[in-house]
Amino acid sequence: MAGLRFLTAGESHGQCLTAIVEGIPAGLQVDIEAINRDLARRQQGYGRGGRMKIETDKADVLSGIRFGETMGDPVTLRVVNRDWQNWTDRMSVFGHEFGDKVTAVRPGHADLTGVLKYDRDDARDILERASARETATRVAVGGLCKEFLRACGIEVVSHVVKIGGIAVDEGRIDRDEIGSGTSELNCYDAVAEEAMKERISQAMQEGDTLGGVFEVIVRGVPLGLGSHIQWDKRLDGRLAQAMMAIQAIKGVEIGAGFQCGELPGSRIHDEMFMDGEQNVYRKTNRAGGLEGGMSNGEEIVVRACMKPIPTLMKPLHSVDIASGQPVLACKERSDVCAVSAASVVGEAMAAMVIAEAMLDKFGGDAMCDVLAAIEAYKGRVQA
Ligand code: EPS
Repeated sequence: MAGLRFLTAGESHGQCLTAIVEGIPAGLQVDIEAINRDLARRQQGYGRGGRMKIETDKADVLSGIRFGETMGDPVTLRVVNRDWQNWTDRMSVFGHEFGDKVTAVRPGHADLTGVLKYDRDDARDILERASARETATRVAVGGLCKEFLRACGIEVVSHVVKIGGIAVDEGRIDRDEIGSGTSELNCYDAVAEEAMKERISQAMQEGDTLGGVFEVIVRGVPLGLGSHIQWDKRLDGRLAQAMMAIQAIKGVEIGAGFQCGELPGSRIHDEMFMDGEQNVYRKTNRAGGLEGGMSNGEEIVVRACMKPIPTLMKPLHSVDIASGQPVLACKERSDVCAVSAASVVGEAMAAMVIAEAMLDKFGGDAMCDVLAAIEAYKGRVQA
């Protein structure tokens, strides 16, 4: 049974979103403001729609924490949907059907397959849960995992590296600035960020949407998380699954990623050297901190590619599922670009996977046991 697990519940315009997290050890001091800061970061980003002006996401803790410290119990987190006030009729739990059905299904969205699979005649029954609104709960859960990781000396940060085909220039980025939270788009190449904003404004005027790529970096990970011995214990596989399970993600790379298929081994593998204290070190990190399905002690670097949001203000051709007639897809209020929001969700997903891997390796019921196990292990492997 997994040492750390969580479930989320809730619809985009329902009363609230909820998550239950089980497996965080007792005795962890939780800074709720740090979790709320991440929730606020997820709401930011040039190109977000009108909904973000309505919401002010905050995590309410309904169980599992007492006097600011975990007790080892499941932690229940709730994020209220302020927009629910405007949807009480259309999203009523036991009331009568109200409002128009959504039948002009959107290409690229869960709408059509969802209504067929779940035998619904209103795509709202599908889109409410498929909505990326659900990622607010993941960020709350990820925030709790980050609190655990912070206590273990591990930090998770992210930055946006491409939007709508405009890429950062790595040479212009100060990697220490990543995670500082000083950029609106969570992009640390100011020149590229300006160009990205212009590109987003242009897409907005054209009734279009944009995707992009973000990078998550995990600092301070001890070597040896995950394992080479079985496919489902490989940490790179677990990270890729977690990233791919974020709404709208279509591709994941670790380290040099797809470049590995283009360059010879001599230009891909990270050479090893010995320092004066008999510690092995590398000058490069093209492996992205993962070799043989295990963390190797370097920074873990994962990139994910987000497709453009399927709700277009200048809609694509589609079919009305009620009439069977050709129509233009439905237009709902939406975002033009949410790559910077997705980068914060990426941090949360990575934090969950690394927290789970830490608990697999050093797990205990109490934080003092976990920290003692980490220290003993680090002493042995000199990590
Ligand atoms: C979303 C549509 C928009 C986004 C939403 C995801 O919401 P609404 O339909 O209320 O305008 O703003 O994202 C969020 C609400 C959020 O918190 O990120 C969709 O259809 O996926």
